Amino acid sequence: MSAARPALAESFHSAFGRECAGIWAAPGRVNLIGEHTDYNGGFVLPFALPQVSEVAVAVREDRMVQVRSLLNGETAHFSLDGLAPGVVEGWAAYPAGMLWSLEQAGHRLPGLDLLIDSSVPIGAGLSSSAALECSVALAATDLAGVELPVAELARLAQHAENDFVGMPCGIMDQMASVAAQAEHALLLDTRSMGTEQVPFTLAQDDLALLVLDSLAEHRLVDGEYAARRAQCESGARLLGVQSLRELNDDGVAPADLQARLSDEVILRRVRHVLTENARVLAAREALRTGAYAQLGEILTASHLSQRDDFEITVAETDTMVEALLAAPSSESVQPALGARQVGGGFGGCVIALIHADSYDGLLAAVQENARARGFTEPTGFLAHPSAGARRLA
Ligand code: GAF
Repeated sequence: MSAARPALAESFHSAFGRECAGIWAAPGRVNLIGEHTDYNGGFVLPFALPQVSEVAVAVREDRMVQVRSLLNGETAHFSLDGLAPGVVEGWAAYPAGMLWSLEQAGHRLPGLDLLIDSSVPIGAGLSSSAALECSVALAATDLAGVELPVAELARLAQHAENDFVGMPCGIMDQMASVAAQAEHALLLDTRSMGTEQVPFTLAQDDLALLVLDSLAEHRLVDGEYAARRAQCESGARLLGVQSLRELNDDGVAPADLQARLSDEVILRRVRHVLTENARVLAAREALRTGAYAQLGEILTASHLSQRDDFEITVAETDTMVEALLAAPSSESVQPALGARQVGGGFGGCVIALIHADSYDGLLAAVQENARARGFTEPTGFLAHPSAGARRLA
């Protein structure tokens, strides 16, 4: 047991005056590549972080739920009867929405006392909300004796976020949280929900995956996310396809789009999705064959497509990518092989494929560059592909 778990069990005892029945965890994720493809029937390639949302839980005799967060010290109370969108708001909407979604799907749950903690950075594009939903989903189903396939658990977590919280996300984050495996990235076809575990072990090649949090304040994130989704749906309608993924199946070339879409903005949005889907498959191939220089180029191409076609990057993340790629080579530092902004966009984190021994030098270069431009200094860590959601105790 890690030091955190007995501590969470003890905190549960202090908060609720009794023992918890168990502790469950679900990770945040880094998306190696495949941005804004998941709600277009496309491909994504995320992996799970070691950082997790943890929840200690005990069953109650009634249908009440008390959920306490160690992150802000707040407790929310509600009844499973009469739970509906709008009844619980703020951070507690995520656990409440998850329980609502399970009950909506016909799984009757007991009342619960829950104590939540999380090491997933919040608002950094590392999927702290899916981690919270999935840890609660796993705990509630375990305690109710309900067995669900991981894809169904992920679908119900997405339903909670779409229809209870009101965020029109795709399925990537929830699937990464429940289905990821250590030392692997998860190739997910979001149309068929087929998965493939792709070995992802950079260390044996002296490489590493650096995650840098820009700490840039998110701007209009939810509204802009929904707007991008609506533009993709308009593009699909104009092109007469069910989802933009069909363009990849039909072998449509990016250059062919010009003649078929007169709206310049829609054209660029569609082009991003089309080329990003192709990049995900190329990235999988590069991982399989150990073609890391090529993988780096694919990551950088994804950033440029997000910047120029999908328009979801910000000055802070653009300048971080530039600094990573342009860092002057020295004995202790080599420039990154590739870099890109990750997640929904408008700030959050940048990832970079780097030579492992360049970590300190690249972090310093990015921080100095940010300082020079008057931006907040990014923080960084090396990401190790880790296990998906599980019971800890
Ligand atoms: C957010 C969403 F939640 C995901 O579903 C996905 O669309 C991602 O943004 C962009 O790739 O994390």
